[in-house]
Amino acid sequence: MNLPDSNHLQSFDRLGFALIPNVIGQEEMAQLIQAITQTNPNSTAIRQRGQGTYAMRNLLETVPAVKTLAASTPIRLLVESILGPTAFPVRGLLFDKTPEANWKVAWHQDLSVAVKHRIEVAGFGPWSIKAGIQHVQPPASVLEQMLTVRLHLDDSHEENGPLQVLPGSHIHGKLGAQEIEAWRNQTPATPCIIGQGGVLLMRPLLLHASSPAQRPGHRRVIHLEFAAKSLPGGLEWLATQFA
Ligand SMILES: O=C(O)CCC(=O)C(=O)O
Repeated sequence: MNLPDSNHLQSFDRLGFALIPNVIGQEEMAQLIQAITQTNPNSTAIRQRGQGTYAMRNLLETVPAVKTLAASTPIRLLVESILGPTAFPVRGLLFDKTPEANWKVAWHQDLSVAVKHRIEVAGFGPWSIKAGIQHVQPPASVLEQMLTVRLHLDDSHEENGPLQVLPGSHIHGKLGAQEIEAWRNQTPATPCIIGQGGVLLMRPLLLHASSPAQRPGHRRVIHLEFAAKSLPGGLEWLATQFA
């Protein structure tokens, strides 16, 4: 793995994302895929469309191998290079595209975080419940200090609906519909093309989207979010413990 150096970090700050190839080796990848595949499909954390599982929530809680991954040396090195040594994982998701679940997602920022309990705190809201877990939209200042690590369980290429990003769109706070439209018109989208075992680092406020795959097959991504600071007013991140 090529660890991000100061040039990488400067471009990460400016662009809001970085692609790091070959972070996790083949053997560990095979074990992770097995752990994901064996996860009980009756779990409420899993979303299905027809016969296809296309998303799993609460991955840090439901798949021990994912919790171990979040604490593994290669992931810690990447996370600490951006958030520092106090960083901890706060949410884990899986996204997949299959012939049965060949979905798309419109341009958006990731605005919600998972918390243990609902406590009204100024600047936090609206609230929602996803797979039984309390979620809330924190102020942009909280999201700006978070990092998303997306580990690719399959090669991500032009034809399997890769994530696309609008570079530089992460430093303007939460964007309204018109601002998102303006970004789309001004800024060419960058597809995040990377091989199995590679990582996309991104800020949650970076505008991102993806299209259905042209050649549907698995396109699995483990999506881990990290923070480095506690929340105000008694609010608690859902997951704050290392594996
Ligand atoms: O994996 C994708 O294509 C989209 C994921 C997504 O919507 C997200 O990360 O918020």
